[in-house]
Amino acid sequence: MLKLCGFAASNYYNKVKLALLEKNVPFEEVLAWIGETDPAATPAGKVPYNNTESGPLFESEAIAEYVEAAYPQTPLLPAEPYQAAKVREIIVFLELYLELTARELYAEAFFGGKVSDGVKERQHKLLSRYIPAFASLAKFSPYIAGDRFTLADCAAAVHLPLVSSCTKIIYGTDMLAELPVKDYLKTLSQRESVQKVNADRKANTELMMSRNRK
Ligand SMILES: N[C@@H](CCC(=O)N[C@@H](CS)C(=O)NCC(=O)O)C(=O)O
Repeated sequence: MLKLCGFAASNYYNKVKLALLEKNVPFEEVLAWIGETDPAATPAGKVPYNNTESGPLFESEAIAEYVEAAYPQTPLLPAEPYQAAKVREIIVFLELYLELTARELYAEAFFGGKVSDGVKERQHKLLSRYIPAFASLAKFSPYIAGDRFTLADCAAAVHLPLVSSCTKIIYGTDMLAELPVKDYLKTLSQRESVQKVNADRKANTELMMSRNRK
């Protein structure tokens, strides 16, 4: 059986978990904290990684695309190539320009660390440029790429809340506030898959915090 390795507080782990749950693919979760990962499967020590029937795989997008191709049931990408590329466009943009830019702030926003004023200023400038661009790509009608739940929702469901909350904590303003993110997340939270991912995330985040306090 496919093994999803990592920990449920991770947004990238949860992106893959959502896709697996939505597609009803049987999988086993294997807990691997940072520093306890298998170097043969994930050479930079990042999570998630998977042990598939064919071998190990890392990078959440490579895993999600593998799952999509290997398990055609409940497609999460449109069959039409251009429409599929539009879904991927949202995922790439969201991860490279919103999530990775906001990630520089997580140490202070979520983990009791400190981020320099210079970094805060730089990331604010970048987010101020990228968020309006994202707003022009995202549909919210009601899903992020249109009228169907896709892999882009698996990404948006886990990344957007982090971008919102870390900008609110660091800058005092939720930089996504002008987008209909709250309504969108509320719509998604009616799905069983999203409810499970969120419940597991909360439990695992508490466990991670208690480990960090030791
Ligand atoms: N591009 C990677 C990002 C994965 C990632 O950054 N995961 C975080 C946890 S949310 C991690 O492993 N951080 C530890 C590190 O970067 O060393 C993916 O899509 O899988």
